[in-house]
Amino acid sequence: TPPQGPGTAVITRTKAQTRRPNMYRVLILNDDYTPMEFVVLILERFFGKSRDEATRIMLHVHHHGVGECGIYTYEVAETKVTQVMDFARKHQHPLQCVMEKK
Ligand code: TYC
Repeated sequence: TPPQGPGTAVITRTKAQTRRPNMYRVLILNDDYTPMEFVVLILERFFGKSRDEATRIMLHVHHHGVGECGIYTYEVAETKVTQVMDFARKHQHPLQCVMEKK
């Protein structure tokens, strides 16, 4: 602020709000037992993937050990992980889903 006196004015400029939320990557891990079709179903149901994209991601995980399902804010990512882990457990598959800060 400039020194104030007769004939001076303070000009206030609000800073633009440029804060972005921390983002988290949701990953699925390969294992030897979860059926391929079940992984494709999860990617369609919980991550909004098309059948083709879900199949592509599943095969990537099958061959490379890990793959990305999507990138979300903390609470959304946490919800996805819980939904996948609950669904896999319910069907007695050992599929693992985790999140990591980007
Ligand atoms: N490797 C599993 C199989 O051969 C398929 C699979 C793919 C499992 C991706 C988990 O995240 C996974 N049946």
